Amino acid sequence: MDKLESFQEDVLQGLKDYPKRLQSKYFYDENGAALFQRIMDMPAYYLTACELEIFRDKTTELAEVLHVQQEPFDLIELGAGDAMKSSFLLEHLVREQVDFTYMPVDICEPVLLTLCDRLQQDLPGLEVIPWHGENLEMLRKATEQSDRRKIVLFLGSNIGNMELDEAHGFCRSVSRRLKADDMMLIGFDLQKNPHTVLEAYNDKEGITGAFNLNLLERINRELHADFNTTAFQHYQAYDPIDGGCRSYLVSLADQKVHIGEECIPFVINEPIAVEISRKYTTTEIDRMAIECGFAPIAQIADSKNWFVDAIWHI
Ligand code: AVJ
Repeated sequence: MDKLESFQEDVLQGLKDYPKRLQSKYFYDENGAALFQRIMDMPAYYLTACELEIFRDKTTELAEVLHVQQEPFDLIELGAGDAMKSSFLLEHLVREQVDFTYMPVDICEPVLLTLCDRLQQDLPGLEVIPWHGENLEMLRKATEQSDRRKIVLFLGSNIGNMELDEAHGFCRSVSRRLKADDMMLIGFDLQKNPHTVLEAYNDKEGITGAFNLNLLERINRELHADFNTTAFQHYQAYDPIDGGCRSYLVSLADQKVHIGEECIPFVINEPIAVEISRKYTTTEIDRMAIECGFAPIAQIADSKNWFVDAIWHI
């Protein structure tokens, strides 16, 4: 099955289910990636600034905990995006003449190409092998390609976009691919004042709303659908008990949407569950490491204690 077919299958399966749902991994076509860049520029979206601070101010500590003197290794970054945060580490490693290869993985090809161009400009000494595709599939290819030690980065609270059981399954799959001395670094957004969390995903400018609605536009563009995007509204909710910050697209009318040959009915106020951005406690993070076959080594936090990069080994 090619990429377009599995996109179509996932969309139809999710919209025929009750309650209706769509997968947030499909946000990131070229438009979606550009909207996500705009989200990261919003002051209320604190996540990027927090993790950037960790990588900028605690670079040496990160390098030490990751045992970068144990050369050579492949540094695999899942969902690399623009790699702004990891660039601080890359720069440090190049300066220290560490023997390693940087392997960014991303599902958006234009994003990956832009990143490779920038790195060639900014860090000409860096060896880069890009992998275009899904995280776990590309990790499999990278681990099958060589026996070199692997350090896997999964930054930006991307893990937050998975339900708890999915996140466990994902970390389990990563740990099964890795061997002794390999490491994993995951960025987790922590539970904090619920207003702070909600405001990061509920901006009045409507950028997050446009980011969610772009998924319907993408379905229109790629799957020959006829969503009227003005008849859907973004709704965000945060539950401080389970740590789930969830986005929905709510139908503003009784309406029918056609996707190819299929017809999907909506009643007024019916929600489509779209994204979860889960917030963790530090205890949950260590527990997750152990349950998934890792041993937790360290959690490195920003100065506000809003975000941690957790480092695990096998
Ligand atoms: C892709 C995980 C960094 O969940 O915080 C931002 C995506 N969604 N605003 C997140 C997102 C709405 C984001 N990450």
